[in-house]
Amino acid sequence: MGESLLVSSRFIDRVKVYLKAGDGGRGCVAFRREKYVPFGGPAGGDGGDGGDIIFRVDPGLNTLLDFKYHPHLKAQNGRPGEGDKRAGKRGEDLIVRVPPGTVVRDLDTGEIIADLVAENQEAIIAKGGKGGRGNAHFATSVDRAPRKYEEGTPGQERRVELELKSIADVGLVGFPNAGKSTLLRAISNATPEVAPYPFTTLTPHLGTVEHGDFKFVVADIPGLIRGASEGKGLGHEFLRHIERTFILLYVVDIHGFEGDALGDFVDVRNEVLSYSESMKKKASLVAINKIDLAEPEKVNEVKEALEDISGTLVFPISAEKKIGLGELIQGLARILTDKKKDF
Ligand SMILES: Nc1nc2c(ncn2[C@@H]2O[C@H](COP(=O)(O)OP(=O)(O)OP(=O)(O)O)[C@@H](O)[C@H]2O)c(=O)[nH]1
Ligand SMILES: [Mg+2]
Repeated sequence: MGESLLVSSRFIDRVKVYLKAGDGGRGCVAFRREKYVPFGGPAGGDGGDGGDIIFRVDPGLNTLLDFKYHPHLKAQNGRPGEGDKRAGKRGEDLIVRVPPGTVVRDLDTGEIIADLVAENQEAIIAKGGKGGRGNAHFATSVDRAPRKYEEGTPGQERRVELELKSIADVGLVGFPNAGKSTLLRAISNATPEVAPYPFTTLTPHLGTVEHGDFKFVVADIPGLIRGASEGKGLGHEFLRHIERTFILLYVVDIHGFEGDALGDFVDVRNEVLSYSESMKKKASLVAINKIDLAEPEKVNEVKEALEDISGTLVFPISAEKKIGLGELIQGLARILTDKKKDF
């Protein structure tokens, strides 16, 4: 993924977190106890290693709020070594769940330690200490009963800053074949596949749109069908990806998926809004696409009807012939700049 997951640098959520990985356990000084042998050979086991602090992406999360309340995280120490050359138990790792789009930066060096985006992606953020060696390691020909041992090394202590970056600013939603991917290609640097049949796009694509010195990220997801919010088709899996966008851009084919552009819009909007509460709070715009294939009267008629139903701005465009794209980009940029002021 890496490169393809361009993220916008705005609309962020930041939190400072203090980490302490587990210390290594100390090595043990012990001797074998055998009858008639006051000092058997050295038998002190090694200390266990300290636990690591590991961050793991959980797509079910979408905020860093938990860390505001629990800014101190600690992994378990390793146990000391024991007699009979028994090693101490390793400290347990602390697995910390973070939302996709979490960037982890070392506060002291400024270095980015991890950029966590993909489901179940993991990174060790603070490394546990090593267990010390027990005296069993230190016998020599001159010292058969050494009392020497090592302390464990301390677990890494680290101050980090977590930053949650929006995966995208704008999410494209619409029926299959409406021209979402064509639109993303036309306005951004992304090159998703385009084809004259439904379900061409199978995974989300992100593209950066440049509008003067203002940049924003648009996500193209697979087409939605009726019942998507209950898990039908591919849609449900991907609605998740637009939960964190600021704007929903409905893309409607002027001739409709099956001849009814207005019905398409209503159905897609129902699917999106019944997916989750957060969808209801988003700004939305509508693009009527493929106007190069319709008479101007028809375009006007559909535009007015969609304005009535949607209560928002409607932009007639042709993604393929690049008509009306400047106005659309401006409309998106205007909403995003307004949003930015609220942060
Ligand atoms: N004439 C015309 N054709 C278009 C326009 N936009 C897209 N198309 C065509 O419509 C078909 C579908 O376009 P896509 O961009 O793949 O549609 P999509 O919405 O991404 O489809 P899914 O990925 O299946 O959901 C392709 O054959 C495009 O060439 C347009 O503005 N005018
Ligand atoms: Mg597509």
